[in-house]
Amino acid sequence: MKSEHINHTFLDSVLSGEQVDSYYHLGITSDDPLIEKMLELRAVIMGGSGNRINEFAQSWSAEHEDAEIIRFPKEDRFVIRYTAGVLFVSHGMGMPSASIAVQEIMRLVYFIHRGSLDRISEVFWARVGTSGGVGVPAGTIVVTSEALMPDLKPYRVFDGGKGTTWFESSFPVETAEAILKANGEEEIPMTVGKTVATNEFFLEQFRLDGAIVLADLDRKMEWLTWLSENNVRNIEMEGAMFAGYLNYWGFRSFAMVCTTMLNRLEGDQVTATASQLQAYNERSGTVIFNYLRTII
Ligand code: R2B
Ligand code: URA
Repeated sequence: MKSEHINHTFLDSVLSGEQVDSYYHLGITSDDPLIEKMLELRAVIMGGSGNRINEFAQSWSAEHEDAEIIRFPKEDRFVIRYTAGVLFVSHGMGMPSASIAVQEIMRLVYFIHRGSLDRISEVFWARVGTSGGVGVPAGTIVVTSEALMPDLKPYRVFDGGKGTTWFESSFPVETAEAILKANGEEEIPMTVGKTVATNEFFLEQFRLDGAIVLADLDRKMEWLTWLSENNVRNIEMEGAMFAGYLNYWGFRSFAMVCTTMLNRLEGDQVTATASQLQAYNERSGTVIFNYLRTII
């Protein structure tokens, strides 16, 4: 871990009991008795939708002798469940929402593991999600190698200290390879490639079907072709921040596994039927569960 990047001033004062941390958007505090039930935490699995998180937790619990499912009490921002060593967390849509979930969960992980960098670094993180494919058929699973913003530059924020802070965009190669290996028996189309994460579903993804449109067909195809030539395989809305914040603390093992709902080279609208979309969605869950079973 990169200890110099961890906010020890605040987090260690919580550990020592000088102050109680309020994980405001999660709806718990560091003195909540719930925390004692999560000491075996080994993985954090995130996804956009609360329903999906609930289903994940139920399946994981069923595989582990119906292990107790701990429900976080507040559900109006994020849905959070803990069961059998895994924290399942919804993050909403987009980096502004997901960054809140990621930061508060990082604080919680630090607290649960009493600031032990060895134990914290062993926690595996994944985002399991949906995306638009770039030159791959709908239903393909993309395991991200690197997540960039729409200008193919890494995630950055305007911060109070130095102006703009840039974050690292890469995902650990070994983890991506291990995910492919764990799914060798599955007949699921899978590829490893770069992902673009945008701050807007319509404009920053160069869609022509929004209420507001800024690009035209030539500009859209020029952008999508540029992405494709640079080995981008899908577009979504959280990955660049996710990689950036986990790299910043120096987590060793994390991944993003997204299913593609359409091929953006062929259009903008998601037109697959509800049952097709459900089948595509299930694939990313299958892929991450197959990997989780190899590590937990
Ligand atoms: C993928 O799908 C959502 C938008 O439809 C967004 O959260 C994402 O990254
Ligand atoms: N999610 C996105 O962000 N973009 C798509 O095209 C599909 C899902």
